[in-house]
Amino acid sequence: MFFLCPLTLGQAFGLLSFSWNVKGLPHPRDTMALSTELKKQTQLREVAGVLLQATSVDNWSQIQSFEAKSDDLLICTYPKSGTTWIQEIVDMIEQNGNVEKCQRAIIQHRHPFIEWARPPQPSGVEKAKMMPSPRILRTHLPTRLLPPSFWDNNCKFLYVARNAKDCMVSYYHFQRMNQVLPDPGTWEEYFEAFINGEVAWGSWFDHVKGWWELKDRYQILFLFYEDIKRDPKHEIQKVMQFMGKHLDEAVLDTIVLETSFEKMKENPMTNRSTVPKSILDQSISPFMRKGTVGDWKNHFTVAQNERFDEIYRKKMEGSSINFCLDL
Ligand SMILES: *[C@@H]1O[C@H](CO)[C@@H](O)[C@H](O)[C@H]1NC(C)=O
Ligand SMILES: CC(=O)N[C@H]1CO[C@H](CO)[C@@H](O)[C@@H]1O
Repeated sequence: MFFLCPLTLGQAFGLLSFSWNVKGLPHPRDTMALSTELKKQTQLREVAGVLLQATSVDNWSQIQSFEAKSDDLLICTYPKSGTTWIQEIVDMIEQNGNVEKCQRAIIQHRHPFIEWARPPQPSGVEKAKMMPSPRILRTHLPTRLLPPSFWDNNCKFLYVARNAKDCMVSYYHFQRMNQVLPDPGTWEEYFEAFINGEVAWGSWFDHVKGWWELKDRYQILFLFYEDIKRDPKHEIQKVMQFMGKHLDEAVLDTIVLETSFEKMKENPMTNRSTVPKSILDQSISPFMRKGTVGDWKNHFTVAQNERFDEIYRKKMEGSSINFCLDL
């Protein structure tokens, strides 16, 4: 049996609050159930060639029949591409730069995660249904697995892409510390798995290409992690315009400051400090690890780099997308 454990922090949730831990936290006494449940949760299963968490696949029909509304804004990312960062930016804009309002709940609970399913907690779909419009939602799904109603309703999509090399490094460290994702193995093993798309949410290449190809056909604001890093104010302004908001310079400056890596790392509403160690073990690697561009150079060997560049050329052939690998 599992119990719904309220969070120890951020109890004073506002309008959009959900008082369940997103990662599925069983009662501490129930350790047998915990290990069984964790084992189940580390399983990945395929949907149309894309690995997803088994619990999401169990609820796939519910996810696919999700009813989007025309005023939904969907934040879309491949994992480890600045999801929490863009969520905080969007929320700061939505709250007109009001820091207290952004403290109303941990970031995982502010924007329902469409494909999230962790019975007995409410699923992402259920949370979205409870949310008043206009809704801001999020997903890691590639275009071809997105619930069709998002396209049918011509929703707004905010996509953030991060260069594949830094993304791979970040995902590797994330899988080391994330106890509900499979063990990444050695860096060499992970390098192969990532290239082959044998990771949760599938191939980075397919994901990024898929969203890039649709960006002129739908209302997609396509941003790059590296651009936000280089000139946050400029990119935040783009997001603001896309959201149809008008904020003055001083508010924008506040948002730039509050969404810096240094601030977010020390912000308990964004740094995952409320997630138990049995789910995210931050003693292995912090959730907010480095937040830089170019850390791949500290991980890729010369041979791996050459091999990767060659594979990248093949897989991204014909795509006009261009990434910055160094600032
Ligand atoms: C998260 O933020 C809190 C409050 O600033 C801080 O005490 C804690 O060390 C941070 N946690 C991590 C894992 O960085
Ligand atoms: C609505 C729906 O599909 N719910 C299912 C989600 O998955 C669990 C098993 O993990 C089922 O018990 C639910 O019926």
